[in-house]
Amino acid sequence: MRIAVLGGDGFVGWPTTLHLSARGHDIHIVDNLSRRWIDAELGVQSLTPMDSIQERIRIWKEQTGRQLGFQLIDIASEYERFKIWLAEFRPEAIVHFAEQRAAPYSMKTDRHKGYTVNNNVNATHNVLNAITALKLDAHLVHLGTMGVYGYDTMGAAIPEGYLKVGVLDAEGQPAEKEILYPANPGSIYHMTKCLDQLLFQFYAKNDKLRITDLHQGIVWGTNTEETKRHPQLVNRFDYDGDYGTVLNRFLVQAAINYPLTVHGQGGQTRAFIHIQDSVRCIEIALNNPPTAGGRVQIFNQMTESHRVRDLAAIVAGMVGGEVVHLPNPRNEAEENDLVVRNEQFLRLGLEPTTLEAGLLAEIVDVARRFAHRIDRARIPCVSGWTAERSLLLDRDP
Ligand code: NAD
Ligand code: USQ
Repeated sequence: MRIAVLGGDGFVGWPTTLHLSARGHDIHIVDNLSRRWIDAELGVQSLTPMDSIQERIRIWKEQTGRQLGFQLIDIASEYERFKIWLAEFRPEAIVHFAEQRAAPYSMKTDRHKGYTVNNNVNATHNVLNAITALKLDAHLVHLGTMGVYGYDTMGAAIPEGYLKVGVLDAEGQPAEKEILYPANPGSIYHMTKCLDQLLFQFYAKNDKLRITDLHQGIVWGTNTEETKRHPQLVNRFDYDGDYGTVLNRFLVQAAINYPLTVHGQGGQTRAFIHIQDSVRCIEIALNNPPTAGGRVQIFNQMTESHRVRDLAAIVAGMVGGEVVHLPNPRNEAEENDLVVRNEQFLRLGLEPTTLEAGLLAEIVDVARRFAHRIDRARIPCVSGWTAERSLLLDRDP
């Protein structure tokens, strides 16, 4: 397949690009490198040393003989350039990662909120708009989030995107209807993913676009089979207070004897998936497109659910280390249960990587290996969910 990977320079996008290229697909990356600029803004860097995208592509060609394309385009603000490029490349599938993905960054200040909404909503709408205008018969696979559901599931399992509800029909008789699961975002970032869902519903209905939305849990780990092929193909790894996600942060913290930073009582339960499984799921989704004129296909892309304090205990138990309970900078429930249905990917052949199988290797092979690159001052989560905190941050970059 000819596949455009939007956001292919990022944490999930880069290993996905290599995974698909290794399987013989013709891959072109579109990225505006905004994530690298945000590193500069925040004064942080990936734990792993990342080369430029051009250098990464050169090494991949050297290792495999396979060519990757790269276009420097901001898909949110350069609609015409993006459309012209799409008209030339005419992909059969488009994988869309190109959004600002950190909840804490999206809550930092009013500027960061505005940036996240403008970037993410325009990016998604421009993709849909261009596919429609060009009459491209391309399957769009979007990386969404488990966070669109909210995490308060009232004891019920979260279905894959749609909820069956009881209604009364015109005669007042009980009937069943399927609706999109009610959106319940916990940050401006998560809110943009909820807005994306409505854009998908409209374009699937009105323009018969073929769309798969992957509601992904928190991705952990660093490398995949392909990124391990050469040191310069290594994936990025974020550990800072804005972009570092909870399990990867705990791994880094454990590796350098930094107390594991549990927010509040650590009663938040979240869904997780290893990066290797994430790229496999995307491949499975690409191989199983929905039919045109059908509904948006939604998969829950996660393999395990864990409570934050339990994760901290597992990691601390492996290498020793202290766990601290910090005031929670977020506006979220102290405790929640989370049961998620994920039968579709399992049925299509996903064999999940378990925490036990991967955690220790991550600590030894990645976190300890690059420990000299860790800036301890960048570990605390400083972005808060209240305007007061944001104002303070504005004055103190
Ligand atoms: P990332 O920030 O590492 O990668 C996103 C990439 O998109 C970056 O390379 C960035 O430069 C690019 N980008 C952003 N805006 C763009 C624009 N307007 N035009 C062109 N390129 C643009 O993020 P990630 O962790 O790889 O996440 C990828 C997707 O998966 C995101 O949409 C995110 O919401 C979703 N997701 C991630 C996780 C996770 O734990 N990392 C979990 C669930 C869902
Ligand atoms: N947390 C801690 N200590 C830390 C960091 C986080 O206790 O040091 C807690 C948070 O308070 C939160 C939970 O861990 O309760 C998860 O936080 P996170 O930063 O790992 O994940 P989140 O902000 O939800 O965002 C990440 C990705 C996002 C993706 C989402 C999937 O950055 O792109 O959409 O995971 S999900 O969480 O399933 O919605």
